[in-house]
Amino acid sequence: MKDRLQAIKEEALSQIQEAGMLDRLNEVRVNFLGKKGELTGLLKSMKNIPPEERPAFGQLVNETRAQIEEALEETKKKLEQKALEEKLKAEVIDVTLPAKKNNVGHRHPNTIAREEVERIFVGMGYEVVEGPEVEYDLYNFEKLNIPANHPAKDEQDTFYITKDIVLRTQTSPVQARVMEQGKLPIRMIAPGRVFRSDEVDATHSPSFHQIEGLVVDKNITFSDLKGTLEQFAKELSGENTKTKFRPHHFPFTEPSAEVDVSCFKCGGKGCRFCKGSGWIEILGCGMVHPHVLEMCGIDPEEYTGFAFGVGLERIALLKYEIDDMRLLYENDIRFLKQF
Ligand code: 2U9
Repeated sequence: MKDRLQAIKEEALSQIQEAGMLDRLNEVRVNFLGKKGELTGLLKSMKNIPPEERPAFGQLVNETRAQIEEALEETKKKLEQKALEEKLKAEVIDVTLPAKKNNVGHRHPNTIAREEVERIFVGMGYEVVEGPEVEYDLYNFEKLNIPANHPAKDEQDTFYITKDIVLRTQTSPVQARVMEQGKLPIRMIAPGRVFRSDEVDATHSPSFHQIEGLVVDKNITFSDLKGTLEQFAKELSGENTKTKFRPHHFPFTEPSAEVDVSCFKCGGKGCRFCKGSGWIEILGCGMVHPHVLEMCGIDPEEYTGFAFGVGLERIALLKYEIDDMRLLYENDIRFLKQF
């Protein structure tokens, strides 16, 4: 029996040494130490040796088992280390290889135009304020001096949610809300999306964007309005840009004007771009109507203000010489990539 035990031990140690892989090592363990393994089989046949020799033989079997287990454990560690090294070698990263090209997105021309206008007014000390796109008739029309019978309120021009709630047709309700808060003076711009029930064509869309501005303080005059918008035009289109204020009518401002800038393509000589006139219309403006100030809780005897509005799409189309507004909404990557 002792010889048999010695033979099993030598065979086990030799197979462990030659295992080479973790799977094979496990097989060796099962073959020698498992329930049906060789060493277990030897223990079962102890009944064949005299009872007085059994304890000593039992101890010898246990020592052999311990030696085999130790060899198994040691080899397992070595094989695991080897497997890890091979894995790391296979996964090695070459940091000198050129990086994969990432497709970085582009800012939309509307976003570029909005950020440009915001940059100019923030530079003059204006605050950027946003407000709801779904508005009460009260803020969108009433407080802006647009009475119930005004054509702008026609269902053909405005999207009604209910009788009293509309999709805002201008960003002016944002200013009305700021005025109502009563913190003066006000120097703000309100960029945002607006909605009008228009058919889609090259110059119209049922949803477009505006930036409106408002200044309210003591002693604000039309000169402040003119100086501000002249400066804006110069920063937007170049230092040599001239401005022309043409009288106009808006219900919320009095007096009101539309503002043309000298054509940045031909410098005012007249070209295809400005349709030969030398001028391009870019915004509307005026002194805030005293009635509007009053309805928004500001005393028109003490305070005056000016307001203006620009269409963002108009700025984007002019800046990039795009002749069809629909291109801005089609989300064609080939178009958007150009900006
Ligand atoms: C308050 C008082 C006055 C905002 C103004 C305009 C003139 C204007 C148009 C430009 C092109 C709209 O996008 S567009 O079609 N806007 O001409 N907007 S004054 O006046 C206000 C606003 C709020 C409380």
